[in-house]
Amino acid sequence: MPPADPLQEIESLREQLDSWNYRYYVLDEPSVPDVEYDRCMQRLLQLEARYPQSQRADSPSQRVGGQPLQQFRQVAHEVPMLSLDNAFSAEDMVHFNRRLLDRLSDGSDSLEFACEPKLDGIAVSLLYRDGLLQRGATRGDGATGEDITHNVRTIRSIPLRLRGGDCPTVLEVRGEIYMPRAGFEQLNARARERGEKTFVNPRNAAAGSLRQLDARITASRPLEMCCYGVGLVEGGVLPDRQASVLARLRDWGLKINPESAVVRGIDACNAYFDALALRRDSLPYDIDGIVFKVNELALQERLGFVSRAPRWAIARKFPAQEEITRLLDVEFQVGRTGAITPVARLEPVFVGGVTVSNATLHNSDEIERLGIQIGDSVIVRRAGDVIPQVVSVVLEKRPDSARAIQFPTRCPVCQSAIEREEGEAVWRCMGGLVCGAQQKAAIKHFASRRAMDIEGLGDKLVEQLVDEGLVDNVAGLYVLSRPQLLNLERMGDKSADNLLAALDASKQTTLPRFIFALGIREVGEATARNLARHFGNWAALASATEAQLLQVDDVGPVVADHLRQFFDSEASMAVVASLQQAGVSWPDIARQPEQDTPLAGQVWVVTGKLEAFSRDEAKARLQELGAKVAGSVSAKTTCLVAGPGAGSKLARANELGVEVIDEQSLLSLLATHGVDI
Ligand code: I6G
Repeated sequence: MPPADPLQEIESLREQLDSWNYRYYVLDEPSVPDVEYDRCMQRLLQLEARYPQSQRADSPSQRVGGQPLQQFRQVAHEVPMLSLDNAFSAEDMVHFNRRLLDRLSDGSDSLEFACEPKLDGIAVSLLYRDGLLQRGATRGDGATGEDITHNVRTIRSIPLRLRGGDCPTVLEVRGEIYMPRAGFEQLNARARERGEKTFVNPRNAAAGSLRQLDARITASRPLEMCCYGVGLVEGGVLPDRQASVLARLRDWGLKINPESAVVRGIDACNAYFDALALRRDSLPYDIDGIVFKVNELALQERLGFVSRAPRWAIARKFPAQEEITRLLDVEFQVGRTGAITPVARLEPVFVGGVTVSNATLHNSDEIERLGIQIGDSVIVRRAGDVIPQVVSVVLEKRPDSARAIQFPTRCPVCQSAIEREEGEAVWRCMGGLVCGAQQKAAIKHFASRRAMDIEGLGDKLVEQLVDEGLVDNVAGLYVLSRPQLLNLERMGDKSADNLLAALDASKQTTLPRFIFALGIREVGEATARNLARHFGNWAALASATEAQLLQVDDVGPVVADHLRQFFDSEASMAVVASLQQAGVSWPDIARQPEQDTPLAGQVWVVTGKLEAFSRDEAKARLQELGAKVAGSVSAKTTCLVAGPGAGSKLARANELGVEVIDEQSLLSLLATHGVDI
């Protein structure tokens, strides 16, 4: 029952919303469906409008941003915001440790360090007075920054009022405002859709979002803040260790990094660094290093500062995720569905831990958006699992010899016409199976492990077979003769026999594999599995109407249209008939409504490193069994699959009492349900 007194109801709604915000943004533990949150917020807004005397600056309703400012005010930091010294190797860390021990010279041979990832964001200071957020400021030059209070107020992980009543009278909290990778990708995808400018990386996106005079823009951006320390403190005492200070900040409602840890000795610091380096790509945010701080604050005080950096802390840096290189040329690749993709050939450059010499340029719109020319110096970015991207051109370095990129007017492989569907960014070759590039890509896909699994039929051999004119579609594989194979370069008796045996073995397949192997546009493994389960046999599937196709889980109008186009194409159906004539067959499967799948209605999460297959493959197998696979652990999670290196998701599952299994148990479960990996 809501309280009868509206002012009391307002207070209780504020408390409820603050608590949900804290659990969602600080503890990373969603506890309420969005609709329920929105319903309470609407009710609060309604009541606050009706009872203006109840208005309070720290109400959770006051985060949307008000009137735009004319300019940013300057803020003098009461305690300067310093920078950190850098280390670039394990050896640098050993020197750092030696310097610390020498300076302390109190006989101890190892120190305790607080370690945490260094987020690639914008350093800011938050000033709380009597627990209320008074001011947010950028670091600026360390002595003077800009007042961004109106913007920080819109960030949900920043409490407008600290929790608990025990905080110091004045508390200045420092940390990094950043944009998580997923939010950055979404923001850029939306900008691309609208033909607007995209951001180069999450850090620029965070900086651009904070540097807004209109806080309503900031409010619409997916920003978060992670706190790493304090500046000015008056009227209160903080704990005596860095890690305990962080724990206290978290109790007060501020977000701290869940990867924070305390280790003893410099070898343990280097081990922490190595472990996080392995997981860097799978973290939900960009980091550029790890910060190590002497944990004991009394020791920090004894160590003091040198010029503009504390002696007691160091940032060990990872290899840069962005580098400058030169665009040597652009080639146009034709994919399985005829999509023409411009690929940048780059002067090789070491970035994000690997040497990069190619990067996708996506499509002709992207070339135009970047304004890129051959010969240009470009910034290449490789972060996370994402394929390398050209993010911008350094125009000042454009040489006189730079030349414009000519997008082809016909298919660069088969010279067929190219077309672009309305609303699509991609140009496609209309040559279909006549196009050598599409033939090769279709055959490679057909032979791949998760499709027909034809052992020994690698990419190079497929290219040879097509180039020699021996095969032009997948059915041609099954009529290859031994003498034809022996005529190929580098093909011996044994390899030819092995390939023929592998082709023969692949004829006994399953309906889901066969559907997937056909390479129908937008029909991935999970959709193929759903189609097979829904229709049970090929004839029913191939004769299904669009309306019937739309009843299958995961099949929307676009996929249904691609499927119908495939089944209506005489050429495609002739290939299927030839495959069947050659002996390709599969057992029909029992029709199984989606809700009868063993994991229907369950929510699974996969984290950490798996040995037998990739995380994506594990997810696809779970989806085959009907599970929904989510990206984060919440109260709704049925089970977490945790491999080595599992971090915050495992911790959260344990906190919430969610079942956790290892890879071995997952493999047993899949085997029990007859799912092959
Ligand atoms: O720029 C920084 C990033 C992260 C820091 C920092 C940090 O701790 C995790 N800590 C200090 C003490 C300073 N800058 C000065």
